[in-house]
Amino acid sequence: MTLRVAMIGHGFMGAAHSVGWRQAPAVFDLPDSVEMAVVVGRNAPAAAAAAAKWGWAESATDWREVVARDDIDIVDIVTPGDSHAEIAIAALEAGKHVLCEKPLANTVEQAEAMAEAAGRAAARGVRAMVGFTYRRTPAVTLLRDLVADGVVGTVQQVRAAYRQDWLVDARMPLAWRLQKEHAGSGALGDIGAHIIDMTQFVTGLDLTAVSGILDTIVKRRPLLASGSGLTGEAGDGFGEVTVDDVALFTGRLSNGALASFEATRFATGRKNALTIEISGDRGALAFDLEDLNAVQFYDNTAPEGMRGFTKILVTDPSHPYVGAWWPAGHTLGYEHGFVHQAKDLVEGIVAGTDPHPTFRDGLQVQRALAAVESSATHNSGWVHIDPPAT
Ligand code: SOE
Repeated sequence: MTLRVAMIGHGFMGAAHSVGWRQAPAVFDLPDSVEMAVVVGRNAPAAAAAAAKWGWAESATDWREVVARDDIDIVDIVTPGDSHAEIAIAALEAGKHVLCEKPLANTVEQAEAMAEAAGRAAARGVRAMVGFTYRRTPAVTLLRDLVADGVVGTVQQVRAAYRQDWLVDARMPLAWRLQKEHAGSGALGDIGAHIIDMTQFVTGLDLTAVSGILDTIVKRRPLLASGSGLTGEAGDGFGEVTVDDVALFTGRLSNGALASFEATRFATGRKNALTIEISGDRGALAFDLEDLNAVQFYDNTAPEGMRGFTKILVTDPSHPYVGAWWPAGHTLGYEHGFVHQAKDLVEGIVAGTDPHPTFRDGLQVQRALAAVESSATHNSGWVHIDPPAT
């Protein structure tokens, strides 16, 4: 069978997802074939250009028409967060499998409605997945496997940070990521969501409470004249930044362990620096996106005098996803997570199981984001997070 994909949106994430859809069938032996059927954008020439550049068969301007088409099987949503819920719910109700970019939504209410729609759709064999793509960076999947195998023993503490610096320049214009009505939140939802998800994924533990502060360092920015997303030209006039630039928070995990988080777009010199370190009684594991083909392991059970962080290269064919690529030692990059994501979704569709992260996983992250925002806004310290429904 052939699964025909419609991608809604064509910004930075559209480019990354296109690489995923194009490469997954070329690299992995997928149980079904994939057709990049149509890319959707409001601006017809821009959508047509994206289709031609990235290899989509056609382009369209109305997502509703595309979602209703009989010849579409998968709807891939790479739009800003304010349209995720409407598109995802419509697609699931039309019987389409859905891949939705992170964070799942802009509010907990939207995420709940999406998770409920995914639950109803699952009963009809329709799958839904959230694009927390870093889960599928081989080293991150390996971290999860090693923690589950007990390599660090009991998880006692987690440190996670996601640092970027693209807003340090006060002339950077007011793009949608800086507007609450479009993005939901700022650094918190855009990149803090990744480290919340990664912490829960890698440790297998849920965040049960958080306490945080948020800050907006540059409060007014030039209006956007052209472009969108992470790049754009400033025009005349100024507008108010309505989201956070920096989010700092602590968290309590379901086994009682503590976690600390930093999500910032003001880490001068840090372009896309995601780090996580998991400390346990038997050892520690660390990952750094700037060195993404490796994990660091400290074996606390090694003989005294022989202990130290060891760099494990995650480039062996036995490592997650790696065997399908190049011979041992030949490295992978940022885009490979998108290929692995497309592969796992196709396999989940054919197997009839929801690939992780599910919309329920996305909802849990959304609850954590809302709890950080509530703690910061009301200066109220620890805010409890409802556990996932069983
Ligand atoms: C911008 O901060 C961004 O593109 C995020 O939205 C992505 O999720 C992350 O992968 C890279 O940075």
